[in-house]
Amino acid sequence: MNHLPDSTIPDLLAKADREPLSVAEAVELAEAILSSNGCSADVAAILSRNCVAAERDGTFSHGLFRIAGYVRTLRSGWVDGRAVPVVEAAGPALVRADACNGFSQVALDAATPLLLEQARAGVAVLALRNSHHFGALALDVEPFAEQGLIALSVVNSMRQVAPFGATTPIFGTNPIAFAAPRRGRAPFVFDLATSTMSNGDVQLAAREGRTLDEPAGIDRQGAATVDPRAILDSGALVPFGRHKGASISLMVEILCAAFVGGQFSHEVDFTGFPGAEIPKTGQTLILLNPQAGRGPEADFVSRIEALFECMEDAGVDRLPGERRLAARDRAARDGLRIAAEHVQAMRSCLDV
Ligand code: NDP
Ligand code: PYC
Repeated sequence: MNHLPDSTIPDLLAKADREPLSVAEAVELAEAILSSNGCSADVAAILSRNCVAAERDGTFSHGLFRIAGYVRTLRSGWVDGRAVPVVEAAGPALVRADACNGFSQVALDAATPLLLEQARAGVAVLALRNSHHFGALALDVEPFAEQGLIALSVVNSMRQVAPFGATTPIFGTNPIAFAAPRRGRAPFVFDLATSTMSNGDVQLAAREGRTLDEPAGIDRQGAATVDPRAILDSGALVPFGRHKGASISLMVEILCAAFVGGQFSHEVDFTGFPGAEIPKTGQTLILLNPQAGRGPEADFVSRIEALFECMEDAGVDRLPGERRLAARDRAARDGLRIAAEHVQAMRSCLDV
């Protein structure tokens, strides 16, 4: 599966050791690594942009740190880096997509023209199955809000969250992302795991030897713990907000497995593929045309801007998504300083 490394890779890795890379250079690096490890040109381009966008936005749990995991999973044969998704209109407001054991973002890209066409009429729903998601979900919804639509998406993953009242992991970290257009500025976006923390952040804390700020999970005996290693070592994360977050996580399982025809997180089994890390699950995306709900005379954007102003008057000092946009601006200005450990992990992706 592996080809000789692209000659640009060692140069960019050496540069990353010394100084920040521009966003474009980081995309070039990630794309070359993925292309050298079994991805088609289209897939490598989509995934590298996605992964670097997470890094750029300061979502380090799903940024360049994940490249080595992508590569290990590609090499294991669990995911098909050359899959060509199949997209079909399954109704006037329903698009069904089969990622064909490839990456979700690639299938979403293929489904986007049809989704936009349907959503202009009022609503469109994407039911995506047979897909692997290892990224930040904000990036799946934000482009639709840039086109003037409201977007809501959910993804399930692999068993790592104990339902409220249980000590065995059943749910995934099951994120939800929502985006809505704003007037003259980047869309409003929130994006959150339905667990106390994402698995990616727990892994980063474990690598850096950090104790968690609060008990985000349980150890193998079921006791609450702030030790990230205890969570990862046969323990579990827990849902945010106790039984309330657990219900939302359960909803994500239903929407991403039962609805789309995929697997529940607890059914994902890649034990036959040593090295695999990326769950094969499902995704649901709902798009709404904001004007369709209110009628043409009313202005959706004015209404939400008024709400944000009201929140600001009440003392809210920042909206969800503002840290992400500030990180994006910083990355455009200063480039991306990549942690030495992650540069080294990317270098290991050149070993054949
Ligand atoms: P965070 O807890 O860091 O943030 C969740 C949301 O809350 C963000 O929209 C964030 O905005 C907002 N927020 C945080 N602090 C504040 C505040 N003080 N006031 C207002 N809003 C705030 O995210 P998670 O750790 O839960 O998730 C991180 C990433 O992991 C996400 O991108 C998610 O999609 C991804 N993930 C992916 C999975 C997958 O299966 N692919 C599984 C689980 C997670 P801001 O970003 O601006 O800080
Ligand atoms: O960080 O929890 C996570 C995660 C699961 C799948 C992809 N990311």
